Amino acid sequence: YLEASLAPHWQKVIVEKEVESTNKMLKELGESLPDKTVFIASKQWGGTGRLGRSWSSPEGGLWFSLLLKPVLPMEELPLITLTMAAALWEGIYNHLGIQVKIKWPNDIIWEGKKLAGILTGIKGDMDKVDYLIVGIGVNVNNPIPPELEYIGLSLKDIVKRQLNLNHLLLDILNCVEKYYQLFLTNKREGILAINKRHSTILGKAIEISTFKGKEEVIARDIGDDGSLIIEDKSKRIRKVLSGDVSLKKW
Ligand code: BT5
Repeated sequence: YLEASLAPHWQKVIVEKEVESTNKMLKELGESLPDKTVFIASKQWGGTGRLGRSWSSPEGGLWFSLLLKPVLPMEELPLITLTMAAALWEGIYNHLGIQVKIKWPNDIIWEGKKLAGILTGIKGDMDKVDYLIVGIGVNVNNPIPPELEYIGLSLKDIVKRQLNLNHLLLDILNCVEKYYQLFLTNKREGILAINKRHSTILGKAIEISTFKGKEEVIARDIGDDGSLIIEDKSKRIRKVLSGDVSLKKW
């Protein structure tokens, strides 16, 4: 059922019961798999976030990765994460009618807690990207481990019922297809508009940590390249390409 429904846009669909990480699987197998492969697992025992952080992935959540082989310069990478964030926003909206928030660059948020995360990785090097792997994790029917309850939330807790994972996945993947096409054809306005309109940080004081350290700034805008435009303490406007953001209370 799932494969047939995904067939028009997705070249190959792989479904596994349990793997270490769907991102890791695609990184290893990517060479021999076609562009637009979807890898889904019911459960991950070594799910990962950014910077080697771990991602809790018990049964009941939606854990999948996409293998994409576009021809693309490195600078375009940050925009891929925003493309997926827009798709997640709209997929969840189409499925449940709720308007979630997007926390640049890769979090989907509900009332301050994380519903979903995106992990974009590449195989190749700075000069030549061989392929992209985009991992998406959505808390759906799964429990959130007690130590993460203060930052994480599942969709079932918002709508107070169990959801059909396949139907939600189809809605999300339809939106991924839509926004990925906008990305490929350079129609960024649609992608950026969703990310700006539903941002949880724009106009607010945030703490941003990058490889250079932590800083308190104001999030001003999202650039055409997917960067975050910030205003720093000395009122200078700067561009940040990647980083971790947390909201600051005044
Ligand atoms: C992310 O990282 O948000 C990217 C998550 C991507 C997960 C998908 S699942 C399919 C694919 N296969 C993988 O192995 N990964 C991808 P980051 O922004 O670094 O956030 C990680 C942090 O979120 C952790 O350090 C925890 O604090 C928190 N966290 C862990 N598991 C969570 C969960 N299930 N829900 C909410 N927060 C969680």
